[in-house]
Amino acid sequence: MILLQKERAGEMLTIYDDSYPILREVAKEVELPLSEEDRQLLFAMLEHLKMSQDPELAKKYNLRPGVGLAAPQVGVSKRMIALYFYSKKHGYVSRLLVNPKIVSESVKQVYLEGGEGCLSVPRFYEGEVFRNYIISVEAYDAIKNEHVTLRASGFEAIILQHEIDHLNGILFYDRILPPAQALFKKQEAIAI
Ligand code: K2U
Ligand code: NI
Repeated sequence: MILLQKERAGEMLTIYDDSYPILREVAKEVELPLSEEDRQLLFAMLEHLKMSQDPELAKKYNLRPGVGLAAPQVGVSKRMIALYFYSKKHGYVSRLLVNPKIVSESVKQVYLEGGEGCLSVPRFYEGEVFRNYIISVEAYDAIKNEHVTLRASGFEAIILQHEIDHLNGILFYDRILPPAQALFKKQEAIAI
C-alpha cells in the first residue's frame, strides 16, 4: 500500500464540525508571498482529500470522502481552499487556491440531485442547494504559484462555491429553500 506523505509523517488533520464558532467566522485574507506554514497546510489539505478518496486509507483513518476542503474546517481562519475531484474531461483535478474571489456568475443555476453534504456537518439535511452554474474565480494558485482567473462550471463550480462559502462562515444548509421555492427553481436549474 502506498503511504502518502501525511500518513508517513503521521500528522493527520482534524476536521472541526459546525458546533465550533470558527465555521461561522469570516476568514482572513492570506498575506502573499505564501509562508511556509500556509503552503504546508494547503498541501496537507490536498493530501487529506486524496486519502479520503482512497477506500483503504479512508477506512484506516475513518475519513469521510471529500472533494473540497476550506482552511476554517481544519481550524485555521484563513482564506485558503483545496479541491481534489475527478472530471471526465481532465481526469483528477487538484486545486490549491488562496484568497479566492468570485468575480462573475451565470444567471443559470445548478444543483446536486439529493442535495449537499459537508465534512463539518455530521447530519443529513433534506433539500437541494441552488448555486451558479458557471463562475469565474480570481485567486492565487499555490500549485502554479501565480495569480489565476478560473472559469468553472457544473460540479467544479458547486465545489468552489461550497468552499468559498466556508470562508464566509456560510454552510450549505443555510441555503436550503422551502420545498415550494425549490420546486420553482428546479424548473430553471440544471441538475447534476
Ligand atoms: O467542504 C466540505 O465539507 C467538503 C464537501 C464539499 C462538497 C459538498 C457538496 C457538494 C460538493 C462539494 C465534501 O466533498 S462532501 C462529500 C462529497 C463527496 C463527493 C461528492 C460530493 C460531496
Ligand atoms: Ni463543507
